[in-house]
Amino acid sequence: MRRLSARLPPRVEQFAFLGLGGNLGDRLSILQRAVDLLDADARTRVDAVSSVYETAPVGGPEQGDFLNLAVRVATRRSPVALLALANAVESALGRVRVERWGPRAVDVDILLYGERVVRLPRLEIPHPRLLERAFALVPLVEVAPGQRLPDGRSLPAALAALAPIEGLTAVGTQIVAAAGGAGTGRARAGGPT
Ligand code: GSY
Repeated sequence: MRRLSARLPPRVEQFAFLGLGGNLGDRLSILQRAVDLLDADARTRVDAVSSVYETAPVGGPEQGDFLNLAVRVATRRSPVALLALANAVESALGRVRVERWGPRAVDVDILLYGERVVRLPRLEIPHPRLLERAFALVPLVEVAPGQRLPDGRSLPAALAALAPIEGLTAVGTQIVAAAGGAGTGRARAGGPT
């Protein structure tokens, strides 16, 4: 089987799935700005945004609750170039890597890139902790209901294996991409729902 380079741009647009979360500052506005910055990239379009969930922190020191969501992007970036975009969005929104599991303004993780497997020192896809994290898996299933994991399992089946789901509540407000991506709602953060 021919191995695809994680560094070469794809010939055609690919669907990738990102998990976003933060627990510092105005969490909702920061998530909205992160989605807008991803969508502003010339090679990437945010075309679905999940509900926003308030989630209890997993791991790390005692810290405040997170807001989490997932997006589906159509991208011409390779996995490695998509990671560079995710890191640039984190930096633009003030993420400073101080403590590994500590509080942060925003984290942008690549959860899936189609059904690709990437194993590089600084990038693993699927995200290595995806199947243990309800805060990532629950929003992901919303924007990727038919998506399969590289091993062929469906995401709803992976979610069922995680049950019971605790420490996660849907927030009423919806975030959308500037281009009007096909999220589950249409209102901007803080706007009418
Ligand atoms: O990698 C995600 C950062 N993170 C989170 C998060 O986004 N949400 C929750 N609930 N807990 C977390 N722990 C870490 S690390």
